[in-house]
Amino acid sequence: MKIIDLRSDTITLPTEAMRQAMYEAELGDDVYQEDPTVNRLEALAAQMLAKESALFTASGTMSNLIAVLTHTHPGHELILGSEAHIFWYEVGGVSTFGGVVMHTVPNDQDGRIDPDAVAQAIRPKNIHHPQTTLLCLENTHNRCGGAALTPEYTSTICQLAHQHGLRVHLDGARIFNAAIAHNAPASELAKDADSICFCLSKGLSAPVGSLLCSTREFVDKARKWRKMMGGGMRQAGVIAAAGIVALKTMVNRLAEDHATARQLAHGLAVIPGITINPEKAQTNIVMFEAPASIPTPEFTQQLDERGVRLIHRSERWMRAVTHRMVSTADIDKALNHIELVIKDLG
Ligand code: TLP
Repeated sequence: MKIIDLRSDTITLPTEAMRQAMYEAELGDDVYQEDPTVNRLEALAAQMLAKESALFTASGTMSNLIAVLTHTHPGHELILGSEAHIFWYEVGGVSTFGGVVMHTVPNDQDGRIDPDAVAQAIRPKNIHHPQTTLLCLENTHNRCGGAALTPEYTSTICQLAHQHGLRVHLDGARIFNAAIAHNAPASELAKDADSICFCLSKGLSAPVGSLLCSTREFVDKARKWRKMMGGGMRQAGVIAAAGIVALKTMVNRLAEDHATARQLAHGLAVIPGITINPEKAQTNIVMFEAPASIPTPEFTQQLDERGVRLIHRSERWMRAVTHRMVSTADIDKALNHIELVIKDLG
């Protein structure tokens, strides 16, 4: 039985071209910045995001943590959306390692935070308050169903932050999905952020890694934080080689994942008992509400037994993510199984 794994795009395996590039990669010691393949990947990432420099890290979580530590000092406060990945899924690392307070303001369904709410959240100078120094954005927005922030919104909110003396970090784990959704270069979506990170190991299908991009000065400081975290990876060119293939050949095909996500969302919309607004499936993440009568853990377990994997985010909300390893035929099969499970359990 073929497993149709819609839990995440992180499950994608490297392509043959990536494996070949990994085998042939020219290597050196990256702590001395002597790995030519890592150097090429970092230069390519910086060029694609139109930033001066980039740093190769082990994961999106590590990039976000390094970015926050580089932008702040212990006792500072950062503002971020109430649904932000940094807030929900990164083990509170910025507070544990950086001593930084997380101040959430509500995200709307489209992954945005209201500029007025951000302005309100910035602490006035007062001996009792932590100092607000950073705003973190997320594009595409994971918990907001893969919503893609527009270049206009990003510019407006970054300008506001800058006017108040804040810096802006953009968690762009899936920034190329946002770029495809808006038919804009990723650099346009990142241009007003002081730093941006993106992941190679999601829809782009590389096995490992993330890139943190910013000014040369910022990246030099970030490199030191990476070393402190044990993230100096020596002959990392073995994995960077796959990342180069990902950036050169896998970006445009993300549009196929958006098409399968739309197919899934529209298919779910006609299954009795499911609540979804299919128009919200903007990129490769589909969020939907299970029937009230079926607890989501049971729903996912029954689907799992039928070879369809997805995750439940709460008692009602389910998430499915499309990627290179699920075809349009797989989506049809998954929809069929979902309908049957609802009939069985409903
Ligand atoms: N997200 C994962 C899980 O952690 C939930 C997923 O399956 O979607 N920022 C965003 C917006 C992310 O979605 C993720 C991963 C990360 C950062 C962290 O990346 P990694 O997994 O490389 O540490």
